[in-house]
Amino acid sequence: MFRKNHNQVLLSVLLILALLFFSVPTGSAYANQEPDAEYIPEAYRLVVQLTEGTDPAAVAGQSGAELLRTGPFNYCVLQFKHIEDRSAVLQQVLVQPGVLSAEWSTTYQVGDLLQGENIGDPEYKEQWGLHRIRAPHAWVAGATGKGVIVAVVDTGVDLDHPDLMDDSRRLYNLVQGYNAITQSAEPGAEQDDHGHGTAVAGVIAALANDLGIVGVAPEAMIMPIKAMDKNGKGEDSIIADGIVWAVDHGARIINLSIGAESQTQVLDDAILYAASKGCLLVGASGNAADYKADRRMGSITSGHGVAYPGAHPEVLAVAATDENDRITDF
Ligand SMILES: [Ca+2]
Repeated sequence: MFRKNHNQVLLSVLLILALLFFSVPTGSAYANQEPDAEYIPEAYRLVVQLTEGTDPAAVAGQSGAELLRTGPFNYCVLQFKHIEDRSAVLQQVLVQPGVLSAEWSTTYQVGDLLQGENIGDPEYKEQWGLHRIRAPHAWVAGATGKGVIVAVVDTGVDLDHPDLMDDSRRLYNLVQGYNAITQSAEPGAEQDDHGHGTAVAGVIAALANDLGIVGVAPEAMIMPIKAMDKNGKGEDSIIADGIVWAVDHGARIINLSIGAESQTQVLDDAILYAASKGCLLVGASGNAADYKADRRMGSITSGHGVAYPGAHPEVLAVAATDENDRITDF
């Protein structure tokens, strides 16, 4: 005959006390039930809500399922490896005592955000600048330029460029633009006859379309503003005209990859108008340390090395570096 000695009795009491302690409800919304199954991707899963105190393992057993997990609010997930009739299984579970609801599990997916790994554009790998500024991180965070119109005040844009207007995939990143030289908004008036504006537009918003390059903001819309001629030159009054047209037609960002040493009143007025309407103006710094901006307007410090209009206080000046992080000459 087996007799417990005093130590065994003491140990038993302590174990019972410990079990009592750990079985006290904690007030959490989570059920305290260990699952007994491995997740099988191709299996069927039923999300079942039970009444308080109902044993999920028992419900799983009576349903011919495995208990995959338990969760808050007395929800549990039953996993079925094989099912012939989903609605019959559902009904069979629903009629069990203690079952409040049951619903087949639904799989959700994150939005179709651009990630570096899923970019198929052939020249993307060579676009070291995108990686240097960690553009894919911005895309994943949702900053793809979607819903933003960027006016490119430049030589115009190639209106048929497949990296901006991709008919085969029905992807289009151009909106109606303006030719500030001829003061025309007729379709085609803003066609590029130089190439610079098209290149700038591509850097900003080339489509992620398995073709060519990818822009920094591949879902932004480009508004081509032709203010510079076929030689890449344009006068202040024309550039100002283009800026004002862009502001009045919905541009939120105005890109000015142009520069000179002189500050002029008409261009200042256009910049201030755009800024007053909430536009972000971005200009080239020019990277020439010997730029000596004109001080007539009193807003630019002479000899600071930033070209105008990038040097204007309302314009975000952007410099350029090369692949080795050295300053470039443009
Ligand atoms: Ca592309």
